[in-house]
Amino acid sequence: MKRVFSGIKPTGHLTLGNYLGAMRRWSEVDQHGADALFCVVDLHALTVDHDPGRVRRLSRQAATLLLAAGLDPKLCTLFVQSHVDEHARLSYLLECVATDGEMRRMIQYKEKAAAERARGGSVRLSLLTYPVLMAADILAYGTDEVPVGDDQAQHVELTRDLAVRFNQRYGHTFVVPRTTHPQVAARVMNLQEPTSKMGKSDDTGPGIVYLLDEPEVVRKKIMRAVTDSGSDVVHDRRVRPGVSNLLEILAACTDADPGELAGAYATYGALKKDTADAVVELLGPVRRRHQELCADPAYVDQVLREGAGKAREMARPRVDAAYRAIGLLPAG
Ligand code: AQP
Repeated sequence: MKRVFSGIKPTGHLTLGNYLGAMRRWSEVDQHGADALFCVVDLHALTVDHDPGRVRRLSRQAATLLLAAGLDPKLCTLFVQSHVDEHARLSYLLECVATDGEMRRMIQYKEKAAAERARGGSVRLSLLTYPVLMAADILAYGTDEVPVGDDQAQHVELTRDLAVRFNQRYGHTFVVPRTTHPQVAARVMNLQEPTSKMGKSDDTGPGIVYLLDEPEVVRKKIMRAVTDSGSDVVHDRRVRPGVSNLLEILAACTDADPGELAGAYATYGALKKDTADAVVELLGPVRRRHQELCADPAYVDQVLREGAGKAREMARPRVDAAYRAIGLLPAG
């Protein structure tokens, strides 16, 4: 059975982008057809200015939301990255096969470092090395497939390069993974700035639909989405980014084709209303289940504890093998 691994970073409240680009498929497809691991990658949340209490709260919230979105601990392994030491152990070895040039070429690094500098802050070294830790997350488990949104494609490509390089230099140790993206909504855009990705740590609140937004808030945000000049409804991201984004969100929610949907609308208003209705309907069960799970924190703790135990058992043999292969003396 193929192995699937993916993760989510507790840097903010989870968004519609996270849901449509990744989480929904994890629960509807991946956990059923694969030996699947899903991880709250909390170490990655420390790569930018962070508040320790907030990271802890968001980690718990992310795990709870993943369960609310349908991840079933009987079908998959759900855990928190920092509970499994093998990720950090392997990351250092992979730093010894990665180059600083590769790291500096990463688009997310360039964007986040520029934003940090623009705020007058300094850039953490971990922001530069974060893709190596992500590679360790993936490679520790012999992962075949990494289901992610579009924005993570470059990092998975780097992971493949590191796996191939390590295998060539030190003997076959890692499976070389491939990435998978959803067909629609692989990159949900910000409703107020439709040429930028909807990112959970952005500051543009009205442009971001959070999974835990009240239905009325969701409606308001979508009805106020920036649309394009012109009034015909066309699916063309380059010329009509705002309308195309709404079409893709609606298509993802209703399992339709965005190009075909475009033909069904004469006005932006009708498109916005249907998109708002579809998103509210899609997120309703997730919000309700999240509320129920919040009343049972011991259950969430238990899932994460058992998940970490299983993940550790899966990762350790491969990470130990990598330590031996690279030339480190085994502990007696
Ligand atoms: N806007 C998006 N559209 C489609 N997929 C998205 N993902 C994120 N944003 C969108 C996918 O969600 C998964 C988890 O993402 P992550 O938490 O690891 O971090 P990210 O990719 O950096 O997402 P954010 O929300 O933009 O976080 P910040 O603002 O902290 O950088 C991934 O599969 C991702 O592709």
